[in-house]
Amino acid sequence: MSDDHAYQAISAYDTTLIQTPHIDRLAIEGMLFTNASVTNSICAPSRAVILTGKHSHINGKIDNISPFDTTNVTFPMLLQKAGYQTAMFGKLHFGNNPKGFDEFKILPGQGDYYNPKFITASGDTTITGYVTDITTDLTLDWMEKRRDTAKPFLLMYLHKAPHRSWLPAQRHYPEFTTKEYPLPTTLFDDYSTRGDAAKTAEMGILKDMLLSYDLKVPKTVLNALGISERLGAGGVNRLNDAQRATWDAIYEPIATDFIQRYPEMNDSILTVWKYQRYMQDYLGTIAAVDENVGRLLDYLDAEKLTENTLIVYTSDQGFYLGEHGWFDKRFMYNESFRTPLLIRWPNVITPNTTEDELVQNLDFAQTFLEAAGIEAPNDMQGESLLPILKGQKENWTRDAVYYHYYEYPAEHAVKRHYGIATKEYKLMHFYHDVNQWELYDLAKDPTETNNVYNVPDYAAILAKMKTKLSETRKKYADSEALDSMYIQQYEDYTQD
Ligand code: SGN
Ligand code: CA
Repeated sequence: MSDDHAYQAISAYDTTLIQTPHIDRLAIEGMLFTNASVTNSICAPSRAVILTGKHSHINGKIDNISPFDTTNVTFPMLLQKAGYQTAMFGKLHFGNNPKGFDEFKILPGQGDYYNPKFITASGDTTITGYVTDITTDLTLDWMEKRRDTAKPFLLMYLHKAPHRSWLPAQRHYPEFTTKEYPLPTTLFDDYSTRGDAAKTAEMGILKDMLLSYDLKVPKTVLNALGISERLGAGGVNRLNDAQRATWDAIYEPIATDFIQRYPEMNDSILTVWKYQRYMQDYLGTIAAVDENVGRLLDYLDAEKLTENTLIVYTSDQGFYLGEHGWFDKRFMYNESFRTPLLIRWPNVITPNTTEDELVQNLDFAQTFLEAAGIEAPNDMQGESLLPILKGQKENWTRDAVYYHYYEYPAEHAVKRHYGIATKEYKLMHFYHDVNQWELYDLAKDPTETNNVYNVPDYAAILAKMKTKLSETRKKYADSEALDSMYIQQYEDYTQD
């Protein structure tokens, strides 16, 4: 799993931005899901949903700030109990250590790209190098040296990349910092048909992406240009002298070029400049993820583990790569609601299959448990994906998926909302300091720029979707009482 990896940045889905041959192998040799989504598009909550097989309002981890309740039963605990060896490496992003793992080496919180610190059961350790390479080194070290080959294993291999602020591996600077990318068609979206949430969100490339922290223009340059920003260079201060010299050789000429061009830049030229810089560094971090996924797949091949291993590639959520003028996630709109999902399981999945069923991160726990022949607790809320993986779709009946986002007021200012999506339509309700609805006709309006909530022609569809939404909320035991309870709880712990 990676963090904030948009499906648009995996060539099995879309070849516009980057080639990811190693990740793509999983689609060529397995199944590519085109309608996989998350239930709550933010890091730690997504991970809690994956581990527990329960929606955020049930497992309690509704946002990045609230604590994870460690009395939750997680699928790794159940696999461990059933005799699986279990290990976790990379980013977890909970305030507490994972339960149910024989070994873990995890990043504290968000972790760092360069020379990162890891938390282990025997204390903290700082390792020189690049986080994506190191996460793989630690994983392969466990696979080679401590895995008991007589037992089955569960491995959670969790990359920090491509999370903000985007810092590529040094070997990828030259290639990626010189690339130019096509502009998304909605880069200059004016949100004209939508409610307040899209208009007031603070995740605009022009307005909210920082020249220094995000795009590596040195503070000295900003001072010279009379621009002031709230944050300085993100994560670069962790480079040692030799690493810093490599950095400067690349990023100084970019800054010099910016100084010359800035005085002539209007908003749209600046947006495009920022978008290009953003893509260069974001995609640069993905190049290392892809290479390292390749290392792991090669290891499985060499050890003859490929045939009998179910392997999943996914992200904790999707991400905006300039669509609607944005970066970040949180919204139920397509790019952050969807998440990449590729699954390979030789002898079970027919190679090179594309699957458009509505599946969610909620489904992983029950999928893994069933695959391992372990009974899932009946309070888990997902569905095992095995019927889909086996091509037995007559046993798969889901026609809508549920979403609920909570972290507001907070960074990026995305309002609280819940909704449902079918393959054809999406209905969203924004609440708390607004009471606004949006409806999208996904077939006619795949970029979700035309809210048809108030369009008379859609009255019948709207009524059906509203009924389906309340049925779905009931089915998952979500309610207005819980919405209010979580608002109250949030106010309590954000005030402290
Ligand atoms: C950090 C980022 C945000 C991001 C959140 C959540 N800011 O706070 O841009 O939305 O993480 O991301 S930064 O200044 O620290 O880069 S998540 O993936 O962990 O949920
Ligand atoms: Ca994330």
